[in-house]
Amino acid sequence: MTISEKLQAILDEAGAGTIEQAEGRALYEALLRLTAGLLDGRPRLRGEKRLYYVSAEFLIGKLLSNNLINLGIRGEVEEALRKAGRSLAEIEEYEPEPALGNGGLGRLAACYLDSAATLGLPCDGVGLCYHYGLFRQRFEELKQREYPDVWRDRPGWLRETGVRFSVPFPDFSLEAVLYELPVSGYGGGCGALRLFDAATADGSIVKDGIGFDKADIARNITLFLYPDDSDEAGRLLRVYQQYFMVSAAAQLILKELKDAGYSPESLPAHAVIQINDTHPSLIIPELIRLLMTEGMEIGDAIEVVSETCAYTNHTILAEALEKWPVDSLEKAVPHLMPIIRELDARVQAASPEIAGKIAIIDGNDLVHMARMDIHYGFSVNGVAALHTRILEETELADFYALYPEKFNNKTNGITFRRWLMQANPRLSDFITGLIGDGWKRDGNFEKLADFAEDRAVLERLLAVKAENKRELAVYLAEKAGVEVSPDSIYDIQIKRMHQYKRQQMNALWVIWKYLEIKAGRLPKRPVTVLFGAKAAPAYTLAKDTIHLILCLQKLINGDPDVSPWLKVVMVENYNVTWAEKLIPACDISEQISLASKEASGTGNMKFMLNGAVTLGTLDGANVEISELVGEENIFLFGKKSEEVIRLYATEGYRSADFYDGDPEIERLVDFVISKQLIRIGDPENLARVYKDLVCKDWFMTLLDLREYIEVKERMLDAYEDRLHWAKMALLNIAHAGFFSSDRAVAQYNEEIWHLTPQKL
Ligand code: 26V
Repeated sequence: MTISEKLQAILDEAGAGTIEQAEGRALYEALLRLTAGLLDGRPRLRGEKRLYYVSAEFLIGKLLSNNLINLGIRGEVEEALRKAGRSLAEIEEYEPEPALGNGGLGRLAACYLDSAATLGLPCDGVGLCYHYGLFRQRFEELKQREYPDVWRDRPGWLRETGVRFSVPFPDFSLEAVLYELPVSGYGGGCGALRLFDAATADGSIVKDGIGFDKADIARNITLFLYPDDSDEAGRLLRVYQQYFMVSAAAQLILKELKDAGYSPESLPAHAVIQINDTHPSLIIPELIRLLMTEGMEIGDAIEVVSETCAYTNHTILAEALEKWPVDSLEKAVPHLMPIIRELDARVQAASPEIAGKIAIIDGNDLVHMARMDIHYGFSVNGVAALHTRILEETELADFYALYPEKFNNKTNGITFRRWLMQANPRLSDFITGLIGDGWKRDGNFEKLADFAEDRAVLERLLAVKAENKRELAVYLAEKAGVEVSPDSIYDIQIKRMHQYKRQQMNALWVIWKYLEIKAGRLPKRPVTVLFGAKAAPAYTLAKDTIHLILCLQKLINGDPDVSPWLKVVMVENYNVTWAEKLIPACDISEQISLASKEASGTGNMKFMLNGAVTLGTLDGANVEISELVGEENIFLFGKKSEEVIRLYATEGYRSADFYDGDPEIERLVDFVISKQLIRIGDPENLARVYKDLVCKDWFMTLLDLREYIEVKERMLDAYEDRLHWAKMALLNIAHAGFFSSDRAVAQYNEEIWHLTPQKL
C-alpha cells in the first residue's frame, strides 16, 4: 500500500472522508496513527548497559514532522498531501506542543535523546509528565500573564504503560504512573521518553491563571514545571516533586535490573544515570536507600551508586545552584535525611581541613545538591569549554582539587535533523545540492567553504534566506498581527528572560535607534528586532523587562516616523514551534550575555547552522563558535570573562559611574521612565527597570552598552555588502558541524557512559 492508501484507510475507518476533504484535525489524527504505528514496528534499542537520562525538563517540541524525517518518509507524505491539495504545515497546526520544558537544558535533553537513538545507544529519558508545563504566556495590558499550558487534552504521542510505583512520603504515599513517548532516531533505532505522573494529580485545582493550593501535594505534584519557590510552601512542593520524580525513576531502574536477571551489586555494569543539573540529585540518596532495603550495607550501596551516577552542570549562577533547607527535607523526605547526613559526614571526615567549603550540609543548614553530585558521582561535566574551565578554576575549584579526574567538558550540541532538515527544508536542500547529504549523518559541512567565493552560490544562499524571511513575515502577520518588511534586517533574541542574558541591553539599543531615527538619522535599511522569552512568574525584574519591550513595541510600531525604519516584535508564548519559524529567517543572532554567565547557549548554534551571523560576547559556546568561524565572521564585543570575574571579586563595577559619566548612556536609561513610555506603560514596572540599571545592574549592562551599540552599527553596515554577508553566513554553516548533538553524544558515550552501540 502507498502512504496515501494507508492514510485513506485510516480516514475511512474513522468515517472522516477523503484526504482532500477531511477536516484538518481528522487528518492530523490519521497521520498520527499511521506514524505511531510505524514507530511501534521499530526495534527498541536494548543492550547489556542502558543510559537513564534523568531530567526535570524535556523540551521535545512537536514530533510529527521529526518522526516522519527519522522514519525517512517525510518526502513521501508531503507529496501525498500535496496531491490532495493539503500540506504538512497545515496539519501540524493541530499537533499540541508538549509542555515539558522551559529552556536550553530541556531542549538539550531532547536533542540528546534524538542523537542517542540515531547512534543506536540504548537510552531512555526519565522525567515527569507535567499537566501544564511551565505556563502558557499571554500578553495582557503589555504584561506577561501566566495560564496553564494545556497539551494533554488532544490525541498525541503519549501512551500509558501500565507500570506503577508507590512513592513514600511521611504521612502518605503517592502512586506514580508511567507514560511513554517514542523517541525515533534517524534511521533504525527507537528509544523512549518515560514520564511519571501522579495518579491523584488533578488540574481542576488550578484557578486564576496558575494559582493553586501549594499544600495539596497529592493533587498538585505534577501539574507544573518549576512551581514558584519564593515561599516556604513552594520550596516544599519543589522537594516533593523532585523526590517523586527520582524515587519513581530509581524504582524503575532497579526493576529493570532485576527483570534482566542482574544483582543489585551489578548496577554500574548495566546502568548509567546522567543527572541533568541538580533537579534529579536526590536520586543518589534514594538509590542508596532502596539498595539498603535490598539488604546492602550502606558503604557498599554508596559505592554502587557512585559508580552509576554522572552529573552535568548547566549553570554557574549561584542563585540557580540548588540548596534546600534541612527543614524542608526533614518535612518532605525525612527517610533520606539519615543518608544525606552520612554522606556529608564521610566527605567532611575525609577532608577536615576544607570541610567548611566542601560540606554537603553547610553551616546554615542548607543542603547543596551539586556538592552531593560531585562527591558521589563519577563524572562532573560542564557544557562548553569556557564554562568547564570556569567551574574548574573558580566556582568549583575546591572540588576540582579534590577530584581532578572526575571533571570533563562536553560542549553542547543540537540535532541537525530538527534544526535544519525539519525547520529549514529550503536551506537543507540547497546544502545537499552543493555537497550531497552525507551531513545528515556525519554533520560535516566543511566542503561548503569551497564555495565561499562563488558568486552564484552566495546569491542563491541569499535567495534562500529571503524566501524564509518572507515566510516568517506571513506567519507573523497571521499569528501576531504585525506587518514586518521582508527587506528589513531580522535581528533576533530568543531565550529565557533573564538579566544575565541582557535583553535589557537590546532594549536600550532599540531606544537608541528610535532616538536616532527621531533625530532624522535614518538607517540604510529598516531593522526588525524580534524577541521571544518567558519570565519566571516570581522574577519581577524579568517581567518588568518584558513590559519595557512591549511598551517599546507599541510606541515604535505606532509611530509613523519611525515604524518604516524600525519595528519591534515580541512573540507571545515563545516555544520550540516559534523557534523553528524564527531561526531559519534570522540575519543577526543576538548572544549578548555577560561574559562568564551563559554556560553554553544552544540557540547560538541553531542560528549559526541556519546562516545567521552572531552578534555576541565571548561567553559560553560563543567562544568556540568564534574560534571555528574566525573573528572575521562573527561580531564580538564586550568585556571578557576574566575581566568580569575580576570585577565581581573586587566589587569593581558601579553602574552609576557609567550612568553619570556618559550623557549618551544617561539619555537611553532615562528614556525608560520618559513621558512617552510612561504614557503607554505602567510607571511602577518601568521605574523598577530604570532603578535597577542605575543603582545595581548586577549583570553589568551599562559596562558593555557603548561597545554593543558601536559593533551593532558596524554589523548593520556590513549587511549592505550582500555578497560579503552571504560569505560570512556560508562560512558559519560550513563550520557548524562541531555543534552536532551526534558528536556531543558520541563523546559522552566514549568518555562517560561506555554503552555498546546497537547495530541497526
Ligand atoms: C532555570 C529556571 C528558570 C525558571 C525558574 C526556575 C528555574 C530553575 C532552574 C533553572 C536552571 C536552568 C538551567 C539551564 O537551563 N541552563 C542552560 O542549559 C543550557 C544547556 O546546557 C545551556 O546552553 C545554557 O547556557 C544554560 O543557561
